[in-house]
Amino acid sequence: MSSKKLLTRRRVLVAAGLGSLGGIAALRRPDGLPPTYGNLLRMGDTLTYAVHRILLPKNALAREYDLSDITSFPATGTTNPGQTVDSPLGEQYRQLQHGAFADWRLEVDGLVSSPRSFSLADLMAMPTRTQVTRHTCEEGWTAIGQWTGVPLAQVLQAAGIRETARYAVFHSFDHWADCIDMVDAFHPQTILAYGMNGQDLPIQHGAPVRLRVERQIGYKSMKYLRRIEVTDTFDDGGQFGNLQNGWAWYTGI
Ligand SMILES: Nc1nc2c(c(=O)[nH]1)N[C@H]1C(S)=C(S)[C@@H](COP(=O)(O)O)O[C@H]1N2
Ligand SMILES: [Mo]
Repeated sequence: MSSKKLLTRRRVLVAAGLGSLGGIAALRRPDGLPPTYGNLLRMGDTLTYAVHRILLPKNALAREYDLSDITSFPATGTTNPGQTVDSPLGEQYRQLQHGAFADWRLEVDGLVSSPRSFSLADLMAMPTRTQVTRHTCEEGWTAIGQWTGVPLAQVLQAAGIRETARYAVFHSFDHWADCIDMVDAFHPQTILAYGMNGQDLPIQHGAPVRLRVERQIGYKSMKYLRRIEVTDTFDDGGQFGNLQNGWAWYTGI
């Protein structure tokens, strides 16, 4: 390919990238619904996450580190729902943990054409992504760890996410509820992680599966997942939501 042709191609890619950037900027506005929204989602429906990476500007990715950068990693918040959550969900978690999570299922429902549940084996059989990233906690500490999991986009597409979808709402065994929008849901680094530093995800870090949302602050990366609900309306999670605890909904880093 001649360098002139290459340049033209690059210009097209840059234009596409800027287009997506415009969409992202609009999406961060708390008011109103951006017109680009549906288009971005349709893109996600038909393209693989690898293509997303090319279309989205490179700087939209959170920084990734080398294995040698991995640090010790404190566990915060809930560190074992089976011991501290005094509710049927806590009891359920205790039993699932007892059975090495063989009976654990991730429910995916709401605005999907085929609501279904995924076992750990189902998720592990899907395309994987491994990333070494820095976790930033609102309490003021950071830590670097390696995460392995399935891109959330893959799971949403496997359930047949509908074009009207706007949010993915996450529910955990310790009664957390929180959501992210479709830009973050389809971001290549947004994964459902079942591995940490080359091992199964430990209990204290959210076993069997936790969310990693690398472009936002730590509390968005929900541990102990049990259900993902796809919605077209924003829900702050009521008494279980982060907003009720005085935390911001969008905390980009
Ligand atoms: N379900 C659930 N998810 C959670 C939390 C929690 O208490 N429960 N704590 C959050 C906060 S404040 C941080 S900093 C990280 C901590 O993850 P770690 O325990 O693996 O360090 O998980 C986030 N996700
Ligand atoms: Mo945190």
